[in-house]
Amino acid sequence: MSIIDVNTHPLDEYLRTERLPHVWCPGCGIGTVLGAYLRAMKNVGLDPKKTVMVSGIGCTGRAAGYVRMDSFHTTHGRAIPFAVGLKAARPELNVSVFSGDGDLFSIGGNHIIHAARRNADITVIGINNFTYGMTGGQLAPTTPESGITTTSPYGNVESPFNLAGLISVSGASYVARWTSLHVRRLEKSIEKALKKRGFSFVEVLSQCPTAYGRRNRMKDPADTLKYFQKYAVVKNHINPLEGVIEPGKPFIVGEFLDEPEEPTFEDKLWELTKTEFLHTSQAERTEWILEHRRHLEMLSKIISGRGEER
Ligand SMILES: Cc1ncc(C[n+]2csc(CCOP(=O)(O)OP(=O)(O)O)c2C)c(N)n1
Ligand code: SF4
Ligand SMILES: [Mg+2]
Repeated sequence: MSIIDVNTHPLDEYLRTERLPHVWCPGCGIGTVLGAYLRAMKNVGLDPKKTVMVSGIGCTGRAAGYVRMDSFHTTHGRAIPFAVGLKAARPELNVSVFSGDGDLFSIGGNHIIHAARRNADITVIGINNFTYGMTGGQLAPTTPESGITTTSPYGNVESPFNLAGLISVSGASYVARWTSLHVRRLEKSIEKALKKRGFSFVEVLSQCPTAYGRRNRMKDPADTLKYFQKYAVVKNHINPLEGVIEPGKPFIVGEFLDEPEEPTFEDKLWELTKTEFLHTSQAERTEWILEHRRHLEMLSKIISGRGEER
């Protein structure tokens, strides 16, 4: 008879267990998605010492605080530029962003489309719970038409973004959409996204019973999962524009895009730097580096208020 140790969990080595219990509500889908991400990371064999998770602000963004690796809980909407800068400076690291629909597509909307256009080599997991969960359930750019939120008490009159479709047409290398119900397929897609060189985006539709579900006849977390079970249709490599989500209608989940490898943003940057260095002498290269270091020092003094007035 095998004995099960109830005091440990197979993902403990990837979690800062000392920070538990977590902040998420009972029945929230974020933990399910984080579990899929960590299992995918384990399956792919990513070294936690060479992997970084970046998040923005929101319930989803709290994930970065629970993973046992270098992680950065950045300001609202700024996870993507932070991650792109990190990857450009330290290309040997595996850089993932784990954040919410509001953070990535509302305040951070410009950043994500341009990071996809540049094919920055980062993996983005975007949890779409149709609302701003953390701040009490306001209208998000993903709220379905007619959705009731604290800022649309009579129903939403705006068309939501089709997130996976938007990123597919922006220039990404890998795009998929699943739900918190499709756990195995989600895990496999995250594995592919982590292995892909170039911009990868996995959208995960997920339940927020507290801020969105209870205002939209899905008070019980299982109500949203039943909704996903009823309306999700698995289709791969569709025209991304077919990926719209309308309430009470079937919607598509699956792999939207899996492009052949193209040079990434970092490849192009390093190529450019290399070319510049090829035409210079060792002394000029040293001067170039010192000059950049001087600029950075001056900048950090100005930011920390110690700079000379100009
Ligand atoms: C600059 C700025 N604006 C607004 C906020 C308030 N704020 C915190 S989290 C959040 C929305 C988070 O929504 P989402 O990214 O969808 O995450 P969720 O909580 O739904 O997981 C907002 C508007 C903030 N922290 N900073
Ligand atoms: S408010 Fe919503 S998204 Fe935030 S933890 Fe609760 S259920 Fe999850
Ligand atoms: Mg949200």
